[in-house]
Amino acid sequence: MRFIHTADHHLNVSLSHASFKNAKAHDTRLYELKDTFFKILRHADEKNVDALLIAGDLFDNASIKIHELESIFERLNALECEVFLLIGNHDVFLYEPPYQSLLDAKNIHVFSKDRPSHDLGETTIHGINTKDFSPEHLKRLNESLDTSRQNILMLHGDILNKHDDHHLTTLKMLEATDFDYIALGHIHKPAFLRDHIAYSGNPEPLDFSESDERGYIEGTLSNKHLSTTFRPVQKRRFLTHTIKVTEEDAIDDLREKMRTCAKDDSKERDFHRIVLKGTRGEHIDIDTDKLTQYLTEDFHYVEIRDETEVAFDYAMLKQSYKDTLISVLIEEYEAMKAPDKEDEAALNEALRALLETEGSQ
Ligand SMILES: [Mn+2]
Repeated sequence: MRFIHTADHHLNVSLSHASFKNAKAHDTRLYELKDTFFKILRHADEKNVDALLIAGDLFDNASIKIHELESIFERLNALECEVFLLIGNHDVFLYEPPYQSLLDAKNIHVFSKDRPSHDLGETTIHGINTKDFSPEHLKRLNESLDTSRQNILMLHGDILNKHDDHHLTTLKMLEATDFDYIALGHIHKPAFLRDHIAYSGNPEPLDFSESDERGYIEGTLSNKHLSTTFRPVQKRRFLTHTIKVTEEDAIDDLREKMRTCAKDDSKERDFHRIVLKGTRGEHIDIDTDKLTQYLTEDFHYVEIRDETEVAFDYAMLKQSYKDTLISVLIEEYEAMKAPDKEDEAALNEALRALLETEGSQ
């Protein structure tokens, strides 16, 4: 049996990152989240999979319009394959009565305490919604397995960090069960925790903290033998570039470094953040608004973070802070035989700290 495992689409999420601060950019990105979801549905048909496993958080919150939900469920219902829909911590509103009729569609299967399992050929697909999860429930389900069949389990929650609000159980506990594949949702970064236990991740990233490649997991389970492949599917990535600035860099050098920090096709497609680090010359004025304006022509989205620090004029500082720790430190540094970059950085860090206290007095 062939399957696609996906999760965490958060289709109607409210995006908070600055890259979506205007309504148009925000709406466009939400369309993109949906388009990528629809692309996965198309792949399910093209690849003739038997099951589409959606491991929770397909929707972000109850603000989604009912007609919008209806059109999404119509698409699910039109698929050639069977759909197994787990309810995560975000789309828990699907339990409410107005949504029940949507879940009743003939090829869409949901899970409940009374009905945790569905048979599909030689495979049984089990699921425990986030709200219903308890270790005892999982234990009972595992004990009831017919191990002559292939068994897939769907869960939505954290199994790595016990401080997560939606921590379910441990990886060790999952490993001790008899499921042939465990399709997880909740963690947005795709991860195979074991060959047969995986988070598919969200297929379209939401901000710069989600920089890894995004996609879904395609798998085959036959005679209890599992094979899986991660399929990248995202439209755009969030990429962060760190540019090292030195005192020798003129503003035109920096402009050039920023403009060429990524390949042309990525510049046109992805979200880019450029972080400037290091020491800039005294006379260099980094106007991030102006530079962003300049780069915007080449980039789909770009933002600049200036984390540079200005180089110190030691002679001037010695003059102004005569007979203080500041001048003593500079003199000690100048008396060194062969100071290296690290010595200089240490001095500058100390000076910065001292000047900050000076300023606050
Ligand atoms: Mn979640």
